[in-house]
Parts: sequence; C-alpha cells; structure tokens
Amino acid sequence: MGLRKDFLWGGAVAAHQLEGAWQAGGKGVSIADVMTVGAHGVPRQITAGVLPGKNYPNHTAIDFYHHYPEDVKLLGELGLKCFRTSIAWTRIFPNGDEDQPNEAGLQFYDDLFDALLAQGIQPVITLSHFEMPYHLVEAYGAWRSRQLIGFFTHFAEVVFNRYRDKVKYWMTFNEINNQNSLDVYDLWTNSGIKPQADENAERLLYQAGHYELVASALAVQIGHRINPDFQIGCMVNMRPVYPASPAPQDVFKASRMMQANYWFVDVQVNGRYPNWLACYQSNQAFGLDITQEDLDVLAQGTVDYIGFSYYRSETVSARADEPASYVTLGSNHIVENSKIETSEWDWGIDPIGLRYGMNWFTDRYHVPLFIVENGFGARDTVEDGRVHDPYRTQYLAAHIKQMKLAVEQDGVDLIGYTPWGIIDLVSAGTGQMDKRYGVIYVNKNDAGAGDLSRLKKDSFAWYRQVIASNGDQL
Ligand code: P53
Repeated sequence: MGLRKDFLWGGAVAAHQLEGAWQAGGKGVSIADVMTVGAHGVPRQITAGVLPGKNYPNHTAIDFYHHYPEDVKLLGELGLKCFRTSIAWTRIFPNGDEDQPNEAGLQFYDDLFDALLAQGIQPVITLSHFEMPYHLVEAYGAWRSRQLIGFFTHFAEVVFNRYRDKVKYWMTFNEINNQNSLDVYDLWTNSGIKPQADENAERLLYQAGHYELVASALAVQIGHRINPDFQIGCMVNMRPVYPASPAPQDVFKASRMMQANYWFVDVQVNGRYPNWLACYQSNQAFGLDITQEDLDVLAQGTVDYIGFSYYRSETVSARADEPASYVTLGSNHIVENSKIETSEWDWGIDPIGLRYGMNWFTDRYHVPLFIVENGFGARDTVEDGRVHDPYRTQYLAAHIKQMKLAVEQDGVDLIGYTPWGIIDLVSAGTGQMDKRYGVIYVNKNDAGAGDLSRLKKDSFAWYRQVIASNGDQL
C-alpha cells in the first residue's frame, strides 16, 4: 500500500498572513489587523483598534492580493495539486453582521480560485483562520455570544454557495484546540476573546468552544446540502504528548493531556462530548449554556475528515499538586525532552511524533486524515541570488518519510500533505517575516523593508521532485 494515486501534494497559507491589502475592495478590520509585530520571546500586542504609530505586519504582508497571478504561476511550476488558503471573513462581511455580502471580496476569491484551477491546482479552504471581524469583538464580545453562530453560518452558507463548483475540501475553524492553552494570544486568535479581570478564562474557553462547535456542525450540514460532494473537515493542532518518565502519574498526565488536546475532535468527529469532559464541566459547575438542541446539532454535523497541523510534540510530568481531575489547562508542567533537538524558536523537531499522532487519530476516529500544515520556521539568507536551505528540506524529508510509514506500514488513510507557508509569509505567533517556511522566498524583513520580489529557494526544486515522484524521491 502506498500513497493514493491522487494524493494531494500542496502548500498551505492563510489569508491574513499573506494577502495584505487590508482595506482593499471594502475589506473590514479583522482581529489579525490589531496585532502588532513581536519577536521570539516578545509577544505581539493586541491593541484596542488600529492605533497610529504601531507596526501591524498583516496590513501589508506579502501583498498576495495584488501579486497572486505571478505567485500562482510559480505554484503551478512547482507542480502543486492543491493550495490551502482561507477566505478572509472580513472581505466577504466587513463587519460580520451584515445581511448582504461584499461582492468585491467574493470576486477576489473567484479570480484567485480560477487562476489556481487554470494551473491544475485545487483550492482547499479554511473558513476561519485567526481572522474574524473585529466588529464582532466590539459589538458582541466575539464568541462569548451565541449570536456568533448565526453570523458564522451565514458567512459559510454564502461562500459554500458561491464556490460550490470550485472547492471540494473545506475546513471550519483553524487549530480550534489552540485555546486549550488559556493563553491570551490563543483565546484571541481562536475566539476574539481577551478575558476581563472578572472572567474565568477556562469557562470562556468551554463556552466559546461550544458555540464554535455548534457553528461548525451547522456549517457541515449546510455545506452537505449545498453540494453533497463537499468534504468538510475539522482542523486541529496535533501535538502528541509524551510522559517525562515511566512514573504512572506522568503517564496518566500525558494521557489526560492528549484527551484535553483533542476534545474538540471528539465532538467534531464522534458528535458528542467525551465522558471525562462532560463530567469535569459538571463537577466544576461552570454553568455553561449547552442545550439539548445544541447536542442534537453536534450529533448530526460530524466532519468527513480530520485536517491537522503537526509541528512538534510535547513532554509533560505530573505536578506535585495534581488535582483529582488531572486537568490543569494553562499550567501543565511541560518539560524539555533531551532526546529532541529544537529550532531557533525553540520548537522541537520530532518526525516520529507525526507517525505516532497519525496512528492515534486513526485508531480513535476511523476517518481519513489530511496533513494541512507541517514545516520548519527558520532564517534564510540570500547569497548571489540563491537561498540554500538544506535544513528545510531535511526537516520536510524526515516528516514525509514518517508520513509514508504511517500509510505504508500502519494503513493510515491519508488525503494529502500541504506544508505550511509554501511562500514566505507573516508568522502567526510572532508577526515576523524572518521566521520563514517557504520554498519561495519573499524579499521583505521584520521591519517591513524589501521590494517583495519572489525567489525560488533550493527547496523549490527539491519539493517539485518530491511531488513529481509521488513522494518516492526525497
Ligand atoms: P508561526 C501555535 C502553535 C502551533 C501552530 O506558526 C500555530 C500556532 C500559532 O502561532 O499556528 C499554526 O507562524 C497556524 C499558522 C501558523 C503556523 O502554525 O507562529 O495555523 O497560522 O503560521 C506556524 O511560526
């Protein structure tokens, strides 16, 4: 058994990280538009609206909005079978709560998808990738509010209808499980929420997460009605958790963290909350707004496949004061794994973790998988018009090898593989340009300087050959 004949080799990006043109064609302000540039160890600030004198890297990004014709030609030359991007919600509904969509925004994606299809590249689309309308934050408190379900499903319905013959693979919310960290950054990018002093962040996570899951399940139902051939997936950040030692407490802790990482997938694939979480939420008396009607929607809106990102694994030890639930979101004891090397940004490099996670997902969920992000953020240097990036091809080759083992040795059903940031773009975590993932270099630096010219890195020719050989030549 090898990779499918129609295996979807691709590349992945997100609208807010590459399009720029943040006000073109009537686009509204998104939650990504109020995030400043950061650096490794320097968090991005989330400002109250767009303030003068701040550097907001997503406003201009790599100006893909105007450069896409030449970029799509390069992607065609690379031989991509698919291109994963997102639709900026704010191009379609600038404020998020309008009745009528913005035609200029819809037209932009028609033109982009046509350009891709002309190169034989199918668009793979995420509906919400860290870029909800900022107006929904200000006017409704973002996903604190049940009203968001209606705004999101309206957006989903409009784009499903518009692109019903151009897009087959969809995902609802990008890395919906990141907010399990209770981190300010993750609650913001996932849910548009900045917890107030009198709010319990964990309760917010469960409430916002629940509304998002209901919205996702409704979107799945709407999409399947519009085109029964649609394949609609969830999208999660897959991060296997290893115990720091053979101590049973550490092993159980790692297991509980895996359960906690994937409760969103349990709901999206199985159509129901896992027992441990329903029990925990009730023991904690969070007083969540979860109705029987919602539970019925969740049961009826299960996804067709699991889309996931994989960058790294995590290693954990039980705390000395571990509570009976073993649930300590945001304060888990993550420890260094001496067996794993790390990148300049301290991300561990663990190719076997990919195979481990693919097996775990397959055993647990029995649906096809789609690796929609994987990659190595690194600094590149241009010398004599060339970028030599063996570190990137080594990382990708090692992961593709493990991915193939999962298919060929373990029988995992895999749709495709779309490495992250196939063309250099703005980092989500730090807002930097210099943390690069692409096989295409973009001339722009963290300070915003550069003429935006595009350049094929050494990894471009390497990846083209990987695709042409269906993964045989690494
Ligand atoms: P950057 C955190 C942890 C793992 C993946 O990340 C993450 C994040 C959020 O930063 O995000 C995904 O750009 C995400 C992409 C993002 C990519 O990984 O921080 O879906 O938007 O760019 C890489 O290096």
